[in-house]
Amino acid sequence: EERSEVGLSCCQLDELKMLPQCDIKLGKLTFSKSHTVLIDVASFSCGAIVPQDGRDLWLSSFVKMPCSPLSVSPKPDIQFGTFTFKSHSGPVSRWSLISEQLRAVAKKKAAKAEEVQKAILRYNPRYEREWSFDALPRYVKNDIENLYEKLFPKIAALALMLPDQVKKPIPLLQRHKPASITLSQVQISCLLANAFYCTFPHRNTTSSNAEYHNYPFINFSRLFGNWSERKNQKFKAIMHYFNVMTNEKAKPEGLVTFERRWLSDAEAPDWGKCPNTLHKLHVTSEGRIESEGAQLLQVDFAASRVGGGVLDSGLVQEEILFLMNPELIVARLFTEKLDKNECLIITGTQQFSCYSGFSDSFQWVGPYDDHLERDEWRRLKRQILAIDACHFRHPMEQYNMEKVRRELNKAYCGFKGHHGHEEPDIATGKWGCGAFNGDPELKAVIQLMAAAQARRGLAFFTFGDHHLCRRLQQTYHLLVTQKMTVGQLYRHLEKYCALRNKPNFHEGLFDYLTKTQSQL
Ligand code: AR6
Repeated sequence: EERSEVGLSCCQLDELKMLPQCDIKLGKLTFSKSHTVLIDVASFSCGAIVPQDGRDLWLSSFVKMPCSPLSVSPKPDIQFGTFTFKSHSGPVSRWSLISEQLRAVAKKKAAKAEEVQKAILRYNPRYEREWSFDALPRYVKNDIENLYEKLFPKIAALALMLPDQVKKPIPLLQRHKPASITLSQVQISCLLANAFYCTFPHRNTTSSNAEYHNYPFINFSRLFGNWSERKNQKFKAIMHYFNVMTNEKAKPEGLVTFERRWLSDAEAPDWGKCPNTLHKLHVTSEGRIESEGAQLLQVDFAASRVGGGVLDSGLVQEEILFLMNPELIVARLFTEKLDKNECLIITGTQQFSCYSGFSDSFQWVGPYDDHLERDEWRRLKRQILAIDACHFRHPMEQYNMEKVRRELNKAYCGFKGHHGHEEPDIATGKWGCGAFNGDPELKAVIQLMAAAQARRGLAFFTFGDHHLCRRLQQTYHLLVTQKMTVGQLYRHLEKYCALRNKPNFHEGLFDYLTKTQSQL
């Protein structure tokens, strides 16, 4: 029991407000200028989930769809035995090339890794030399149940449903334009099946002049090359997801909302003047954000391009979250890189898998039965907040008030409620303190300040770090008993940062705050 005397100011987890206790009145599902709904809202009010009709748009503010009539490619060369006949005829519909390949895979009972590769390269001929597929046959070889070879055709069939499943154009969630997209879990699976087969046009290059250079990559090509045990485990999670979503009896019927939020400069608090005292805090070294904190707003320690390295080799908190809840991956299709005062909130994704370990020790453990309730819009009561901390190449960079304000505003942008008092409290931890080199003491104080300003409680999971757990309890106790306001804390941070930049000053923030307080 870590709740020693000094931890007395802290609360228990069950004293925090969880999603099921929030009485959020959603009202009827409707679309608006800033909320695109990809299913038919009239049918939805009668209980049915059917795709909304629409007309394809090939515009820079919408996702360019693989099945768009305006997606064309040069007619491929004709292979005839060992001969290749150069085709000189004009462009053909790219979807006709894609669907021809996918149909050939889909009609098989089982498809070999090589057949998947061949299909993908047939409509992505430019990447024949660039992409490696060495990992794919190795995944298949490791698959003792022979599930993958049977799944490849099913995923192809799912991808082929795109023109029926997603007819309304998907807007891009662009920089500084707060907007949301609601779609069904089936539509997401169909989009992800297309990502698996690398069908999204204009999404294969990330060079700085590429159309989508400011977006995460979505086609799965990088997952198929450079075999590693990490990728092997990732593949298990992804294939399990497709196994469920291609099973008529098991696939869920619900909706998911992706919402981009932006905190304008006018809304950014004047931190030095903020009169709020600290809100509730629960600190524990046991448990994880997404398990013990599942019913709170779960913080995703994100990259500015959401999902980070999930489709490549990255495998820390965000990537693991995306693998356990693969529907999150579709955010990469339409979410432009987050700017400093922006975040993405995802409501309703389902957890499909369980895992153990972290990074190199990560393992896919098996299926997860998600039993969360659904809200009025049939979204699972799970809310995930993607906020990207600063990546400090050198840890000293963070003791700088400009950076501190950046982190305060980023956290506040996500923590700020939209439904009055009917918001769950927040589950977080060492945000920005792993891959991004942040100082856990500074980041904890920053998150406490942002939560106080938003008047929401925090559950802080130190992920096995007993020392941080105890010291955070002590420091919080001190700050609460002194009735320290956010504004006062901000001024302490100013002094602390100035000192940290002096040579030979290495005191930690908690020690500094403790000493300063005892001198008052
Ligand atoms: N629950 C609570 N704490 C956790 C959990 C968990 N499930 N998982 C990890 N931690 P990190 P960052 C702790 O490095 O520094 C990704 O590539 C654990 O102590 O994932 O913000 C993103 O895409 C860990 O060391 O977050 C970004 O590019 C610490 O949280 C980048 O990493 C920080 O986790 C973000 O890096």
